[in-house]
Amino acid sequence: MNGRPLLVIGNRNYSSWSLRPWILAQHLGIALDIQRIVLDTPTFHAEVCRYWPGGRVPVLIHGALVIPESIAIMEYLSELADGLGWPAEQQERAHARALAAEMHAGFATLRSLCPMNIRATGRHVTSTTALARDIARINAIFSDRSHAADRGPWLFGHYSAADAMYLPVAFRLRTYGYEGLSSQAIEYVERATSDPLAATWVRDAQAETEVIEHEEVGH
Ligand SMILES: N[C@@H](CCC(=O)N[C@@H](CS)C(=O)NCC(=O)O)C(=O)O
Repeated sequence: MNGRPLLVIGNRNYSSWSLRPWILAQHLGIALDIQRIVLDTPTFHAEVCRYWPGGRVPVLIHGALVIPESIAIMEYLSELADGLGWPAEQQERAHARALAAEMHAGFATLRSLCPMNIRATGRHVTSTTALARDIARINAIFSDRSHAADRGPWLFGHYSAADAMYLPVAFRLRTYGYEGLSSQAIEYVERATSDPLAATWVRDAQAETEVIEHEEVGH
Protein backbone atom coordinates (compact mmCIF):
# COMPACT_ATOMS: atom_id res chain seq x y z
CA MET A 1 0.00 0.00 0.00
CA ASN A 2 1.31 3.43 -0.91
CA GLY A 3 1.88 6.37 1.38
CA ARG A 4 2.50 6.81 5.06
CA PRO A 5 -0.14 5.65 7.50
CA LEU A 6 -1.89 8.48 9.34
CA LEU A 7 -2.29 7.99 13.09
CA VAL A 8 -5.05 10.05 14.67
CA ILE A 9 -4.18 10.65 18.32
CA GLY A 10 -5.37 12.59 21.36
CA ASN A 11 -3.31 14.76 23.69
CA ARG A 12 0.14 13.25 24.04
CA ASN A 13 0.17 13.98 27.74
CA TYR A 14 -2.99 12.04 28.56
CA SER A 15 -3.85 9.69 25.71
CA SER A 16 -2.35 6.38 26.76
CA TRP A 17 -4.11 4.44 23.99
CA SER A 18 -2.63 6.78 21.36
CA LEU A 19 0.90 6.31 22.70
CA ARG A 20 0.88 2.51 22.36
CA PRO A 21 0.74 2.14 18.55
CA TRP A 22 2.90 5.24 18.10
CA ILE A 23 5.80 3.86 20.14
CA LEU A 24 5.55 0.50 18.41
CA ALA A 25 5.78 2.25 15.03
CA GLN A 26 8.93 4.04 16.22
CA HIS A 27 10.54 0.74 17.17
CA LEU A 28 9.52 -0.86 13.87
CA GLY A 29 10.89 2.07 11.86
CA ILE A 30 7.48 2.90 10.36
CA ALA A 31 7.08 6.60 9.58
CA LEU A 32 3.64 7.97 10.44
CA ASP A 33 1.77 11.14 9.72
CA ILE A 34 0.03 12.42 12.85
CA GLN A 35 -3.29 14.18 13.33
CA ARG A 36 -3.81 15.31 16.92
CA ILE A 37 -7.34 15.97 18.15
CA VAL A 38 -7.63 17.63 21.57
CA LEU A 39 -9.53 15.46 24.06
CA ASP A 40 -12.38 16.66 26.24
CA THR A 41 -13.57 19.46 23.96
CA PRO A 42 -17.08 19.95 22.55
CA THR A 43 -15.79 19.14 19.05
CA PHE A 44 -13.62 16.07 19.85
CA HIS A 45 -16.25 13.45 19.07
CA ALA A 46 -17.31 14.99 15.75
CA GLU A 47 -13.69 15.51 14.70
CA VAL A 48 -12.80 11.86 15.36
CA CYS A 49 -16.01 10.72 13.64
CA ARG A 50 -14.67 12.25 10.40
CA TYR A 51 -12.28 9.28 10.48
CA TRP A 52 -14.20 6.59 12.40
CA PRO A 53 -17.77 6.57 13.75
CA GLY A 54 -16.68 5.10 17.10
CA GLY A 55 -15.39 8.54 18.01
CA ARG A 56 -12.32 7.47 20.01
CA VAL A 57 -8.60 7.67 19.36
CA PRO A 58 -6.30 6.19 18.21
CA VAL A 59 -7.36 5.51 14.63
CA LEU A 60 -4.95 4.48 11.87
CA ILE A 61 -5.73 5.37 8.27
CA HIS A 62 -3.71 3.74 5.51
CA GLY A 63 -5.07 4.27 2.04
CA ALA A 64 -8.70 3.18 2.16
CA LEU A 65 -8.15 1.18 5.34
CA VAL A 66 -9.42 2.63 8.64
CA ILE A 67 -8.36 0.77 11.80
CA PRO A 68 -9.59 1.72 15.28
CA GLU A 69 -8.56 0.01 18.55
CA SER A 70 -4.93 0.21 19.66
CA ILE A 71 -4.43 -3.56 19.69
CA ALA A 72 -5.70 -3.96 16.11
CA ILE A 73 -3.51 -1.06 14.96
CA MET A 74 -0.49 -2.68 16.58
CA GLU A 75 -1.19 -5.98 14.83
CA TYR A 76 -1.38 -4.13 11.50
CA LEU A 77 1.85 -2.21 12.13
CA SER A 78 3.57 -5.47 13.01
CA GLU A 79 2.37 -7.01 9.73
CA LEU A 80 3.76 -4.00 7.82
CA ALA A 81 7.11 -4.89 9.40
CA ASP A 82 7.04 -8.63 8.57
CA GLY A 83 5.79 -9.61 12.01
CA LEU A 84 8.64 -7.96 13.90
CA GLY A 85 6.22 -6.43 16.40
CA TRP A 86 6.00 -9.78 18.19
CA PRO A 87 8.64 -12.22 19.44
CA ALA A 88 9.94 -14.64 16.81
CA GLU A 89 9.43 -17.77 18.91
CA GLN A 90 5.89 -19.19 18.97
CA GLN A 91 5.50 -19.71 22.72
CA GLU A 92 6.94 -16.29 23.51
CA ARG A 93 4.64 -14.80 20.88
CA ALA A 94 1.63 -16.41 22.56
CA HIS A 95 2.79 -15.12 25.94
CA ALA A 96 3.40 -11.60 24.58
CA ARG A 97 -0.06 -11.54 22.99
CA ALA A 98 -1.61 -12.64 26.28
CA LEU A 99 0.17 -9.82 28.13
CA ALA A 100 -0.97 -7.30 25.52
CA ALA A 101 -4.56 -8.56 25.75
CA GLU A 102 -4.41 -8.47 29.56
CA MET A 103 -3.47 -4.79 29.36
CA HIS A 104 -6.02 -3.97 26.70
CA ALA A 105 -8.87 -5.57 28.64
CA GLY A 106 -7.74 -5.16 32.23
CA PHE A 107 -6.10 -3.08 34.93
CA ALA A 108 -9.29 -1.07 35.27
CA THR A 109 -8.44 0.22 38.75
CA LEU A 110 -4.94 1.35 37.85
CA ARG A 111 -6.26 3.04 34.72
CA SER A 112 -9.04 4.89 36.50
CA LEU A 113 -7.22 5.88 39.73
CA CYS A 114 -3.87 6.70 38.10
CA PRO A 115 -4.45 8.30 34.68
CA MET A 116 -1.44 8.72 32.42
CA ASN A 117 -0.09 12.23 32.91
CA ILE A 118 3.39 12.39 31.41
CA ARG A 119 4.05 15.96 32.60
CA ALA A 120 3.35 15.16 36.25
CA THR A 121 5.78 13.60 38.72
CA GLY A 122 5.77 13.24 42.50
CA ARG A 123 2.00 12.63 42.69
CA HIS A 124 0.53 10.44 45.41
CA VAL A 125 -2.83 8.64 45.30
CA THR A 126 -4.36 6.75 48.21
CA SER A 127 -4.01 3.04 47.60
CA THR A 128 -6.89 0.58 47.65
CA THR A 129 -6.88 -3.21 47.72
CA ALA A 130 -7.78 -3.33 44.04
CA LEU A 131 -5.04 -0.84 43.11
CA ALA A 132 -2.43 -2.75 45.12
CA ARG A 133 -3.49 -5.92 43.27
CA ASP A 134 -3.07 -4.26 39.87
CA ILE A 135 0.37 -2.96 40.88
CA ALA A 136 1.42 -6.38 42.20
CA ARG A 137 0.51 -7.90 38.85
CA ILE A 138 2.43 -5.18 36.97
CA ASN A 139 5.38 -5.75 39.28
CA ALA A 140 5.38 -9.45 38.41
CA ILE A 141 5.25 -8.70 34.67
CA PHE A 142 8.03 -6.10 34.79
CA SER A 143 10.24 -8.24 37.07
CA ASP A 144 10.01 -11.48 35.08
CA ARG A 145 12.50 -10.86 32.28
CA SER A 146 15.32 -13.28 33.08
CA HIS A 147 14.27 -15.79 30.36
CA ALA A 148 15.08 -13.19 27.67
CA ALA A 149 17.79 -11.14 29.34
CA ASP A 150 20.54 -12.47 27.06
CA ARG A 151 18.64 -11.12 24.02
CA GLY A 152 17.91 -7.63 25.30
CA PRO A 153 16.39 -5.58 28.12
CA TRP A 154 12.72 -5.65 27.07
CA LEU A 155 9.94 -7.99 28.21
CA PHE A 156 10.87 -10.57 25.58
CA GLY A 157 14.44 -9.44 24.95
CA HIS A 158 13.82 -7.48 21.75
CA TYR A 159 11.20 -4.73 21.81
CA SER A 160 7.70 -6.00 21.08
CA ALA A 161 4.09 -4.88 21.13
CA ALA A 162 3.93 -6.10 24.73
CA ASP A 163 6.42 -3.38 25.73
CA ALA A 164 4.43 -0.82 23.75
CA MET A 165 1.24 -1.86 25.56
CA TYR A 166 2.86 -1.33 28.96
CA LEU A 167 4.68 1.96 28.24
CA PRO A 168 1.76 4.09 29.54
CA VAL A 169 1.82 2.00 32.74
CA ALA A 170 5.52 2.79 33.11
CA PHE A 171 4.70 6.51 32.77
CA ARG A 172 1.95 6.13 35.40
CA LEU A 173 4.42 4.56 37.83
CA ARG A 174 6.87 7.40 37.16
CA THR A 175 4.09 9.87 38.03
CA TYR A 176 2.58 8.16 41.08
CA GLY A 177 5.64 6.41 42.57
CA TYR A 178 7.39 3.09 42.71
CA GLU A 179 5.78 1.72 45.88
CA GLY A 180 5.45 -2.07 45.67
CA LEU A 181 7.92 -2.47 42.80
CA SER A 182 11.03 -4.67 42.77
CA SER A 183 14.38 -3.26 41.72
CA GLN A 184 14.05 -5.17 38.40
CA ALA A 185 10.63 -3.62 37.80
CA ILE A 186 11.95 -0.12 38.60
CA GLU A 187 14.83 -0.69 36.18
CA TYR A 188 12.30 -1.61 33.49
CA VAL A 189 10.15 1.47 34.22
CA GLU A 190 13.17 3.74 34.00
CA ARG A 191 14.37 2.15 30.79
CA ALA A 192 10.92 2.38 29.17
CA THR A 193 10.27 5.99 30.19
CA SER A 194 13.71 7.16 29.11
CA ASP A 195 13.65 5.22 25.82
CA PRO A 196 15.21 7.59 23.24
CA LEU A 197 12.50 6.56 20.74
CA ALA A 198 9.84 7.89 23.16
CA ALA A 199 11.63 11.22 23.63
CA THR A 200 9.79 13.21 20.97
CA TRP A 201 6.42 12.13 22.38
CA VAL A 202 7.52 13.14 25.90
CA ARG A 203 8.86 16.49 24.69
CA ASP A 204 5.65 17.21 22.78
CA ALA A 205 3.53 16.12 25.78
CA GLN A 206 5.44 18.52 28.01
CA ALA A 207 4.86 21.33 25.52
CA GLU A 208 1.08 20.81 25.42
CA THR A 209 -0.85 23.48 27.27
CA GLU A 210 -4.28 21.85 27.66
CA VAL A 211 -5.11 20.76 31.20
CA ILE A 212 -7.87 18.19 31.68
CA GLU A 213 -8.90 18.62 35.31
CA HIS A 214 -10.35 15.14 35.85
CA GLU A 215 -7.09 13.58 34.63
CA GLU A 216 -5.06 15.65 37.13
CA VAL A 217 -5.24 13.39 40.16
CA GLY A 218 -3.00 12.94 43.19
CA HIS A 219 -1.18 15.55 45.21
N1 LIG B 1 -10.17 0.36 23.40
C1 LIG B 1 -9.72 1.58 22.77
C2 LIG B 1 -9.76 2.71 23.80
C3 LIG B 1 -9.63 4.06 23.13
C4 LIG B 1 -9.92 5.19 24.11
O1 LIG B 1 -10.62 5.03 25.13
N2 LIG B 1 -9.40 6.39 23.76
C5 LIG B 1 -9.63 7.57 24.56
C6 LIG B 1 -8.40 8.45 24.59
S1 LIG B 1 -7.01 7.65 25.33
C7 LIG B 1 -10.72 8.40 23.91
O2 LIG B 1 -10.79 8.49 22.71
N3 LIG B 1 -11.54 9.04 24.75
C8 LIG B 1 -12.52 9.94 24.31
C9 LIG B 1 -13.91 9.44 24.44
O3 LIG B 1 -14.09 8.27 24.86
O4 LIG B 1 -14.82 10.23 24.13
C10 LIG B 1 -8.32 1.37 22.17
O5 LIG B 1 -7.66 0.41 22.57
O6 LIG B 1 -7.90 2.10 21.27
